[in-house]
Amino acid sequence: MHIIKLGGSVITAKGRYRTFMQKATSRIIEEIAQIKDQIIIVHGGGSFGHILAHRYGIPGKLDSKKLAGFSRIHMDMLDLNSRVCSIIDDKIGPCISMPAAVMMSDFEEKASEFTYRNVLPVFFGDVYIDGERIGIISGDRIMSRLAAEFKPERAIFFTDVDGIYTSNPRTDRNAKLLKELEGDVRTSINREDVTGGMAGKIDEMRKMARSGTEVFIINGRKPERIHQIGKPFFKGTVIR
Ligand code: IP8
Repeated sequence: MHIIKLGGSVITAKGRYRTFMQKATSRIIEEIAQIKDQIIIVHGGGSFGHILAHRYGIPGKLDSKKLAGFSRIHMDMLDLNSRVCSIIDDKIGPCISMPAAVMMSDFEEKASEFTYRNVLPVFFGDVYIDGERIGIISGDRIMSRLAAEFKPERAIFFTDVDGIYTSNPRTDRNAKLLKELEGDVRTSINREDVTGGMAGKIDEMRKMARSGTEVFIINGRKPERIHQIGKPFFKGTVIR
């Protein structure tokens, strides 16, 4: 099995509220369509999730303002998910939207009911209610839970850069792309979004690698690189 995450920074314009990148998303899904293996797809929130989450102070303690935010963010995420699903349906085949908000405790089990029938589950980072708190489960955390359950051969993350760097490549010209990340290599990491930015991402990826899944980070604007995996000229980062 392959589990694949489409980063919110690739499928949306991250700074512009609810702006979907239709072409970029289609290009990635066309490459994924060539994989002859069982697949689960997860996508991030980008400007459909993070902008309102900041505005409403989510995650945080449940109150009436946050409940209003919860509802709006979930609707925006459903909208983004339905746009992604319609491309998947067109280019790959039957798929099903998997909102974590309504099945936090057993979404792994629900996913297997669909993969069994060759229906591709499509998860997304989502808001949820937990007692007196409103939380956010990131697409990365969903990837990590799915990996623990399904033990996929590969987990692939499409992001808006070539892979993991020694520091932030947007602000540091000396940032170097790490071809491989093993053990506890430290990178200078940023926490720019509500689910932990790069730091949160690397934590979840390491968990997956520890349990035997090979993890790859690939530039979503060059999605054809997915077919270079395992070749010496592969451009991206591998976490083992
Ligand atoms: O973009 C967060 O998912 P992520 C989704 O994978 C929301 O971190 C609702 C902000």
